[in-house]
Amino acid sequence: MTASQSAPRAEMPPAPDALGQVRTLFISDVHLGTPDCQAALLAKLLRRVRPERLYLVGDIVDLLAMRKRAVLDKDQQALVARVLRLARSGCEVIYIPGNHDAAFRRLCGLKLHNVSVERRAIHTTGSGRRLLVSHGDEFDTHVRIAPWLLKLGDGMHGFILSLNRWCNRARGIFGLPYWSLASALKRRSGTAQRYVAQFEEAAMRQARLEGLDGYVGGHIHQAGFRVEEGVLYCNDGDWVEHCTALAEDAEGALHLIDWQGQILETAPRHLMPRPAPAATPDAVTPEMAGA
Ligand SMILES: [Mn+2]
Repeated sequence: MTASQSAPRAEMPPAPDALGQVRTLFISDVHLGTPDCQAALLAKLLRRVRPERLYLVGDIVDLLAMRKRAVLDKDQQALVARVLRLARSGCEVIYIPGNHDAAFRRLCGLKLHNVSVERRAIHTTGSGRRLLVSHGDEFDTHVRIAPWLLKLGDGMHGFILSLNRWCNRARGIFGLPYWSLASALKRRSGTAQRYVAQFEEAAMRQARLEGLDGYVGGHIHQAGFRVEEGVLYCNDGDWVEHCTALAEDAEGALHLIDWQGQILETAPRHLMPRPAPAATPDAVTPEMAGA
């Protein structure tokens, strides 16, 4: 077998539907400082997809994990260098600390060169949609699941991730592609799915309350879109298990992309009109409907 035949997929030219220059890129839950951080894959994405503006939407550096062991491996250091290089070359970087890098919240309001640290942001898309951007841990209190269960989930998550690591090391030896054990388990758990649904609803409620068109966040490591009552919910995923980001193209459309910049899913372009505040003649009011 020649070297070119055995070349990994990463060296192949990007597919025609992969994104290149984008207006905005949203990334969260990188968890730098942990062995599960997929820094090399994220660095590959940043070589391929060039954003004008980059939102780092929380849990970028896992300061909680680094309390035990403060080490960034080579790939992780290279990723930090790449992000700083991006900022120096004119990309506007907005760092929104999450619950694993909450200590950085003390730096909110600070702006160093092209990097600003903010608690949350309002992003206006190219098509004029206004989106609330936050990590999302603030919605944990809206989730009606016992706090001890959330805590246990966090511990369990760490355990499952280490199983995941071993499982994929073994799969790698046999030439099998990456497969997420953790997300397979989560898809089968009713409690996990209930948590995700309640989280999404709380985020959309907040965006609606602030008169915005939608929400962008991370935190729950479950990427995807949802639209309810004209409010768009976007989750950019994570760089521990799924390796996805949210990208806004030049026209203002939002896409979920993988580490190669390939589009996995596109957000609904036309949101349903929000219910009008004043009743129209043929509108059914809650009283009329007997609610
Ligand atoms: Mn988080």
